[in-house]
Amino acid sequence: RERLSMRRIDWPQQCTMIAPRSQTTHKGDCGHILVVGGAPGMSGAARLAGEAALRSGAGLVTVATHLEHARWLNLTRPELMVAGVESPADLVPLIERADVVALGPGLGRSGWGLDLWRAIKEVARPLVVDADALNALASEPLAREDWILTPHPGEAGRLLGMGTVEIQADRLAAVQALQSRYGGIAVLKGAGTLIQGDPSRPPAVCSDGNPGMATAGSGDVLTGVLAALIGQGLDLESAALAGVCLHAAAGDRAAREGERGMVAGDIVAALRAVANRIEV
Ligand code: NPW
Ligand code: AMP
Ligand code: MG
Repeated sequence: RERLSMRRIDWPQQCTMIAPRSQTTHKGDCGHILVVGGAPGMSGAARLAGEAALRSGAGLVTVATHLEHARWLNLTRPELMVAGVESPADLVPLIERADVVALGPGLGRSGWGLDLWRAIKEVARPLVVDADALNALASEPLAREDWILTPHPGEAGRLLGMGTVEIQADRLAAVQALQSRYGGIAVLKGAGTLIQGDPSRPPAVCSDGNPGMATAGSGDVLTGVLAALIGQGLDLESAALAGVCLHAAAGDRAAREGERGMVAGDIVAALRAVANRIEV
């Protein structure tokens, strides 16, 4: 019965949730996104999330990342602001200025990343929680309403104390369990991404996207997309529904040149045309 009531969603249907930009809008209206991530060796993940936020219409994006590479991170993407973060105290002024925080891309599992997770997990800002921040959440469980969690099946398994195979065997049950245990909006990624928000409504499934998206950094791009839509005023559930569809449609546009060999940056590059409904 539950399976029959699942909602099918796609970008042509969901794009109506995003209002056209008004003539008088300014960057302060379009959301200041703070991306927190990028432990040594994984600066690219934080940068991809930041670039994806810009290409999805965010007004301002700051990437808070490890001091080791902070000064290099925006060399070819000067539109990003970058802050080197040594300890949680460095985050305080950055969080104050942000409308939404995207936490996790390349955060790593060391003390540096765990300290940043602990500093952010209860702040009064909507959160998009991904990647290693989900691994931190699995070890320090917490529920809140104003966050979107975006696990892939491996991360979902850690969050629910199961194996990846079990998650994949009943993805619908998994996304519902994630939402009920952790609150907010649960997005279970992978072919046929599932979204469960308010548990009184049926989950949604987006069947767009393609195997070319099974490549390093694809999920980090989704994190930036979701944060950008929240920054532009969508409520969290609408941002999750529309953002998953936008990301998948951008993946499909990128795959026109072939699935094999696609890289996450190709999805970022496709976001703008899709977000503006120029061509889906
Ligand atoms: P298995 O092996 O099948 O049990 P991890 P990560 C499973 C950063 N990155 N269907 C699968 O498990 C991220 O942001 C940095 C089924 C797989 O082995 C993170 O911070 C990049 N199973 C960090 O790296 C680019 C699936 O999960 C395991 C599945 C670690 O993230 C890359 C992998 O999960 C990366 O984004 C599916 N669809 N998807 C950079 N350029 O800086 C995943 N699994 O161990 O959490 O590792 O996802 O690579
Ligand atoms: P991550 O594993 O965190 O990098 O996330 C991968 C992203 O690519 C998620 O948004 C997945 O839904 C998407 N993705 C990966 N493989 C596929 C596939 N075979 N079909 C559709 N989407 C996919
Ligand atoms: Mg990921």
